[in-house]
Amino acid sequence: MAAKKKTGKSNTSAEELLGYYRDMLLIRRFEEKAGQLYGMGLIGGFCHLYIGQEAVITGIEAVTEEGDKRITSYRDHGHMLACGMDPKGVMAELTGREGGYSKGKGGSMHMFSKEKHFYGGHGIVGAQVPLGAGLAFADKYMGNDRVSFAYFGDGAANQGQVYETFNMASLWKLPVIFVIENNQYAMGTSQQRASSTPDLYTRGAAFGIPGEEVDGMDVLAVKAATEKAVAHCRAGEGPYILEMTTYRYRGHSMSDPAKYRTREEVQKVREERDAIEHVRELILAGNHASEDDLKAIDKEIKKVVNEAADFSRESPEPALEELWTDIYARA
Ligand SMILES: Cc1ncc(C[n+]2csc(CCOP(=O)(O)OP(=O)(O)O)c2C)c(N)n1
Ligand SMILES: [Mg+2]
Repeated sequence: MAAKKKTGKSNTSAEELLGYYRDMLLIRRFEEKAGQLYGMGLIGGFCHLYIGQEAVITGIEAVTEEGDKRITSYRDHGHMLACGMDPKGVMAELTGREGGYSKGKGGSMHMFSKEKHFYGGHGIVGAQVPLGAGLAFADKYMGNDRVSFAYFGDGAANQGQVYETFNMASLWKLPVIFVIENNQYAMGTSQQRASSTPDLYTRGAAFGIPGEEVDGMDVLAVKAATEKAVAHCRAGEGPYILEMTTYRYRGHSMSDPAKYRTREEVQKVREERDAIEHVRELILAGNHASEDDLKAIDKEIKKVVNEAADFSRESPEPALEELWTDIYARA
């Protein structure tokens, strides 16, 4: 990872910086609450938290426009919140309740929103990559200038289907941005142990797909790189790869023995590279807000998250008859 960021003044407006602060904090507090509910036995199955990686989705969503599409893996709650899905509906899906996005039948890894163009939530590693190219194919076929974002991890980046997708996407000049969220680990396997070449952003070279490595802990760097990639796609130039260098603070899922890295390693990133702390420092250094203003935002976000948690506990479990619905799509 790059060296410690220097905090200085930024030309970014107060409004924009405060927006990023708010958006990233919502994801973090939501995920912390989800972790608590899991610990209380209110969330079953698997639950993969996004804590640490917030700048990636926040910087990208700052660039997207209405109609752009997104699809990701099982580490998906941050992506849903960032594209505007309702925290109540997301949390209630985690607790398996009727008020959830999949009526409580999908859980953490299987949520969708047609309205927000969020296409899941996929538990099979890498499955969302060809599907993401398919979304882009549909837009190209319809002749609009929408862009699709297909997110996947450093582990998924070594899968065969990713390269078959790269080939077709480049051949057909599909407007898809492949976002590799390189959080350094695939479950307990570090990237150094699993990848023959560490520079994942170069993996499209054989197919003529340009790529760029981005500091995924810096929301402003993420936004700038995304603007470039989006312009490339909307101009009809075909796919683009963004490798976001990032880090997850929590375990792979809620059941992770965490024997593959030291506490000190995690602590060091938290202290030196934290994305939310970085924006907070930029806000304070630029006199865009006071400590008290930031505390007020914190309070506001906690309220939203607590309301989502209350809703997720009060919403009833789905009725038994729901077992027989949503199995086949209506023609
Ligand atoms: C096809 C397939 N193989 C293996 C698994 C088990 N598995 C779940 S997540 C994961 C690691 C993926 O790591 P990465 O792509 O880096 O994403 P991250 O979890 O770090 O976000 C594995 C091996 C799976 N779900 N699907
Ligand atoms: Mg990973």
